[in-house]
Amino acid sequence: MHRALRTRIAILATGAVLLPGAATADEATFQIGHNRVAPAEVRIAVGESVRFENQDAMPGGHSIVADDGAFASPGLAKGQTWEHKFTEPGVYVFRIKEHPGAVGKVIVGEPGVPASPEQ
Ligand SMILES: [Cu+2]
Repeated sequence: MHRALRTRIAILATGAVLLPGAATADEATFQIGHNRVAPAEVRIAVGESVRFENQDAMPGGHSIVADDGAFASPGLAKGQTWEHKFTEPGVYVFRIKEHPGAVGKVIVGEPGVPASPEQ
């Protein structure tokens, strides 16, 4: 009986973590600047948004561009933020257009886990 109760609590705790919107905004924010992106990657659920926060002044601003062309931001002034909502699972690599060596990654959903069982 005690074991069953513990199991149920564990399931409830896991469910809470997976609730949409449970992830804090901080966890889905990239800080960008001169030749830097931090953190290197974030994981979100399908349908969640990621925020990009530019911390450095740059003529024309800093722009986010996805390697596969899935999204692109306008030039962001210092202190300006831009958000993008991800509606498709996958791994999205992006870089700062003005500093192509500064790369980040957004992992949406659970890549590697098939959405439906494979035949
Ligand atoms: Cu710069």
